[in-house]
Parts: sequence; C-alpha cells; structure tokens
Amino acid sequence: MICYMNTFIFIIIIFYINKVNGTYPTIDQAGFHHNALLYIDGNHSPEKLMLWLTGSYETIDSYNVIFDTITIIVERTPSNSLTAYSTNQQDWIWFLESKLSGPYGILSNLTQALNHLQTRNKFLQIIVMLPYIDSNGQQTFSSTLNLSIQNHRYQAIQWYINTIQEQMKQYSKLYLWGIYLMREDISFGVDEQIIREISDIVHSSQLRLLWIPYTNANNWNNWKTLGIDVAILQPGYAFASPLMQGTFNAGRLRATAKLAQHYGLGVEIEVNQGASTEYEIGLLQNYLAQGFIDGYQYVPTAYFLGNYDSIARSKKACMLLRTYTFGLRIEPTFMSNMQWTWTTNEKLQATINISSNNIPQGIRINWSPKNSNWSGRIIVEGYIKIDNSYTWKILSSTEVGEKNWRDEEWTSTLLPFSLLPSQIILSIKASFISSQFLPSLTNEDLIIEQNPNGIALQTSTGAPYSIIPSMYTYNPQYGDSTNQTLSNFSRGLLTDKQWSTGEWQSTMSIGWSNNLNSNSYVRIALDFNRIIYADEIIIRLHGGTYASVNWPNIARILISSDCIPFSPYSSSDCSVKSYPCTSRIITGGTNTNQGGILSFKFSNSLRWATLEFQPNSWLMIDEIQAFVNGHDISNLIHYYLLTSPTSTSLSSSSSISYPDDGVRLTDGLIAGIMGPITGWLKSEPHTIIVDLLMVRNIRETSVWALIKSDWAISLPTTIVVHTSLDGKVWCEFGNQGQMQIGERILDAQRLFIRLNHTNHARYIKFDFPIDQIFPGWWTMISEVSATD
Ligand SMILES: [Ca+2]
Ligand SMILES: [Ca+2]
Repeated sequence: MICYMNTFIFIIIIFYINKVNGTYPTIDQAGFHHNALLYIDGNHSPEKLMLWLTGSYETIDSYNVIFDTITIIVERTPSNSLTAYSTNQQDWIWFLESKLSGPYGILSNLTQALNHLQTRNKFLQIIVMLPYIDSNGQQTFSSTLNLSIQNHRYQAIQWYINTIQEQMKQYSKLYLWGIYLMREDISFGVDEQIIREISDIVHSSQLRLLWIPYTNANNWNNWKTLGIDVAILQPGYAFASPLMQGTFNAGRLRATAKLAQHYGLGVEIEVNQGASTEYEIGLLQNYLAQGFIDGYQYVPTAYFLGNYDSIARSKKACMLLRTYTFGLRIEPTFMSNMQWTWTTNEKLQATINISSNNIPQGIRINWSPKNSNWSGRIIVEGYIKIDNSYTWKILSSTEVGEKNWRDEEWTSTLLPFSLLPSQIILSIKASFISSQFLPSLTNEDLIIEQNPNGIALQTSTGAPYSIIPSMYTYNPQYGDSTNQTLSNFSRGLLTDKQWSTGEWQSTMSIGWSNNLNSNSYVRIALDFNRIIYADEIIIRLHGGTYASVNWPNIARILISSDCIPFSPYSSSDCSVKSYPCTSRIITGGTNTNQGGILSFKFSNSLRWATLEFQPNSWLMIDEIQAFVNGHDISNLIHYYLLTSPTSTSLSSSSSISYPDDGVRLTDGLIAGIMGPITGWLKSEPHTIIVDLLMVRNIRETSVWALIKSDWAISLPTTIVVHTSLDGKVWCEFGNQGQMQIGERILDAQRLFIRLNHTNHARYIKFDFPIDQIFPGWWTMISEVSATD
C-alpha cells in the first residue's frame, strides 16, 4: 500500500512539473469568445457605438462587429454611489430605466448601431452587470427591502433580473447571455453565501453568471464552487507596471495565462488609458501577443477598453484589437525563442548577438516549476561599443532565492537596464551562478525586453537624502530605540541581543510597511568598522500574516570592502558582491504569528553590507547577527537605517499637498504617470541633497520630472547642481548648472548633466529656485540620481 501511494504521488508530481494541470474554458462552454466591457457612464450614441463595435478609430474603418458579446456596466450612479460597493433601489431603477432601456438607453442605441453593421452571429449577446450586494451597507436598500435579510435579497435580485429580461424582449438583434458580478472580489463568509444565492436565481431564470476577478482577489480560484459559470482573470499588468508605480513586469501576462489555465479561467485583455502613447500600445501588443503564445487568444476573453468613443485612443491600438479578434497572431515587442548559445561550466551562461535594429531594455527570465528551488545570482552583461572601443559591461544583476516565488511558480525575474544612445550593444550574456546547482533553462525561458520599464539603477540608488524645506513628517509606528541609526552608523534595537523567536512583540521590532502601490525597497546598511571575514549574516524577523506582519517578497545582501553598497550597480570605483537569502527558518510562534530567521550564507571579506528587502505588508525585524565559523561577531555591527521605519502619517498636519516619503527620490523607480509623487508649487524654492555616505566618482547627475500641462505640471525651468566632499564647500556641477533634456517615457522626462571628467563627491545638491514665470504651476519629481 505504501509503495502504491508513493508511485501515485510520484506520477502526480511528474505531471505537475511538466505542464499546467488544467485547461481554459472553451468557447462552447462559455457561450462567447470576444466579450467587450462597455462602460456606459457617459453617453453612447448609435454613431459612436458604430465606431466602437467595429473597432474603428475616428471614422468607420470596417462594418464588421468584432465582438460577439457586450457586457454593460455602469460604475457610478447619480447619487454618487459606486456599483461595486453599495447602491440602493433608486440607483437600480435609474440604471434599468434610463441607462439600459428607453428610447435613448444602451439597448436601443446598440440596436440602431447594429442596423448599419454586420454581426458574426444572428444576435449580439448582452451581459448586464449586477451591482454588488452588500449585506451591511444595504440594510435600507428601499423603504421595504433590507438586503441583510436573505428573502429580501431574493426579491431585489429577482426583480432586477426579471426587469432586464422583460426589457430585452423588445430588441430582436440582442440576446441576453446573463449577468455579470460587478464586484471583482468575493470576501470569505457571507459574501460567498450571497454569490450562491445570486447563482441560483440567475440559473432559475435560464441565464448564466460571469465574474472577472483581479489578481489575487479573494476566491479568484474558487469561483466554480460558488456557482459562477464563467470566470476571466485580470492580469493587471497594464495598470501596475513599474512606470505606473506598480510591481508587475511583462512576465505577469504569462503567469496569468498559466494560472488561468490551471484554474479554468479565461484571460482579460486590458488597455491602459486607451493606449494613446507608444508605451501603452506596446503593453497592449504584449497582451495580445501572449494570447497566441499561451493560447488564450482562442478561448473566452473579456476586453477592458475604458470609456472612449472608440475601443482605443490610437489608430494603431484599434487595429491591433481588430487583428487579434479576427484571429491573427500579434507580434510582441519583446524578443522570445531566440537562438542563445549556452555553455555550462561553473556557471550556466547564455550569449546572443544583438542586431542593430534592436534596443534591448532588459532580460526577463521565465521560471517554471522545474526551477522552483533554484537560488543564486544572475548577471547580465553587454558587449558594448563606446567611443570606438569594445568592452563587456555589467548591465544588471539580481539574486533569486527563498521567497522570490509568487504566481505559484510561474513567476519571472526582470533584469532591467538602459543604454545611452551613444552605446551600441553587440552581444548580451546572461550568467547564472549558484553554490548549489544550476537552473535548467532553454531558449524559450530567456526574453529580451524592448519596452522601457521605469527603473533607473545608478550609483546613488538607495542613498539617503534630505529636502529643504522638509516635506516629510517623521513619526515612526515601530521605530528604533535611538535616533542615531537614522542619520549615521550606530547600534540600537537591531543589535541589542533581544529578539522574539516566537510570536511578534511590537516593542522588539523595527517596522516598515509597503504601500500597496509601490515596490519600494527597505535598505539597512551595516558597517563592521574594518575589513573582516564573515560567512553568515542572519536576520531575526516575523511573519505569518498576523496583523499584516509578513515575510518579505525578496531579500538580498550586497557586500563590499570599498564602499557602502546601495545597489550592485554601484559603478566602477567600487566592487559590490550580492547574495540571495539562502534559507528561511521558522523558529516558533503560531501558524499566523511566527518568528523566524532569514539567512544569507557566503564566504567573503567585507567591511560594509546593505540588506535589501521588498516588504509584503509589514516587515518586522528584531535583530541582525553576523558569524564566522559559527563564532558570533554581531558586536562589530553598526547599522544605518537607509529606509526610515514607516511613519504614522505623512505630514498630515502641514499644508504639503504632495509630500515626500523619505525614499522615493532615490529608490530607482521612475513614475511615468501621476500618482504618489513628490511635488511643490513653482513659487516655492526647494533643495534636495543626496548623501552617498562616502566620496564616490560622479560623472553624471539626473532628475526625472513629470510633464502634464493639462494638470499644470511642467518641467522645472532651472535646476542648479552642486557637489561637495564635506557638505560645506560646494562646487558647481557642469558649467551653467543647467540641465539637458534626455529621454521621455509616458509623462516622465529625464533631465541631466554629463561631465567629460569624473568628479569626486559625497554630497549632491539639486537646487530648484523659484520660477517667476509659472508660480502657480507644479514641479513633480520621482527620482534624482548620480552616476559615474
Ligand atoms: Ca533586538
Ligand atoms: Ca523614484
């Protein structure tokens, strides 16, 4: 029996590691293929709908309706209620009577548009949203209905569906497929029960139920048991790339496809802001291209297109969507399945020549379950022609280790870089280095990205800085026992030999919380006061999700004997080595409230080290320890919190509209759109001073600012840059201190000064004087940097 069981498990494992275990829904099962979400918050005339339905741009490009199904959605009602939150009977009546039906309702307008167009099938199928049923917020749904009572819910939903079915009878070109759940997540508990009730009512009306959850929404992979007929998964990449202050790279599209396939969902096509810019068109192109690569092009699909006159706000994006729905393959902006030359020695190495038409902006590694236990370092180098000489240059590097895995092992790692126009790249080499075993990779796992990614890693990335006047009120929730470690190397809570091996105790930890919209890093620099030899550094911290205390997504250590490493890109004057977290050990506590250790094992000499974490909710650290041959040398550690512990509020008491968060301006991320960003009125002067903590070689300085003239945001007219060795005597950087215009990505514009020689500096000062010409306009800054 035991033998039999083992064989059985073995077969399951083999099956699991070789392929995705599951399938997308079929078009027959779902009853649709191309289902577009039509947001009718605005007005949709028949003329406008003719453009929209045919994928035409500004004039009719074709008379063929490219969708077989339309899902009708209203987000906001006249009483300013959101249909995904809580609405009342008046809101529902308004939707049914003035938006859906009637002579100017969407059903009538669609019919009028269809009278001039050709459809694939006899009918255009219609799906109508059902507002969220909120058992708490809808207790006074109407004078007679309280939706916390099951019987009242039943009456309201049944009435809503009956009304739609009645209205639909008047339109012979439209066919009611069913109901769409407006809320994109389903909380555990009573909401699950309500979804089952909705499903019963919908099914008893001979209709079907559609749901489109977002990434990691509650119950996203449990939709079948709740009585939902068809579910489509949102990748979210179009709204959460690093340029949009999010955390997804293009590998998210592949991961979504694999997860959708595994759990039987389709994949949503998403268009950001109507895809009017080259960058956004590139994102759309990759959604569509991945549909061919991973097969979701030929299964039930939902299209999120925003609310515009046409399905997109550029001719090219409209054409891409028409081509895709017609069934043709779309080429990605990235390059995949290239002929890499692979060598295996102590490390695995893949090399490829780059044609002069291509502008690589990063290498993406697509992981699959066979590599789920791999940990090690990846280095990407470029063979680059600069001023008639050729040289191998490190473009990017990263560590893959414990807890780097999300998306159920279909994750990817992006190694971003950006080359100057004068640097011509002839070859790229990717090396995989590990002390354990080498990963098993093939050509299809290595992708060359050509889209900009909003990451600008420089010598100064991660360095502390200050703004004058201050734009940041600091009041830590879980701060250190001393303020010394915020401004210099010192000792505090993290070196006091006190920690909890079990449950988290608030007084023992320093805490950092990640903002959901950002992928900021937490960095702590260590100084051993002299060059020493170490073979293990461990972090004592907490996780398990209690009170949102969780293990970080990513952890690594950078070490150096020459400089305080902020990032492994730290320039040629300083040698930095980096290592992944090699193991995570739970030392005690309960399932949801754990104590544990993250261990970094290496053997090297070092003076300085920087620990870098990407938090996932709260990161709570108790202690840092260092060892050599099992001998504790923690008493040598002095540390500097490069990232301040999370503050209770960001300058809530002051009049600062766009406060700084203390890390944003040197975190390596560029904001391509408005969002959390540091800004001030041009009638006020500001100064930013970056402290590299020691003298470094600097050849170039830059500032990333937003341009958005319809929001009164423009580039700073003048930025004067100075450098200093001691923070007292300042030298102008460049002749006039005036910056040149560099590259632009979305609304982000780079300004820079490059010298012909190297400048020695510890401090870099960026002065933004008062702008007399546009005093009422804003300056918005997302990054300042210095590099050699
Ligand atoms: Ca401690
Ligand atoms: Ca930034």
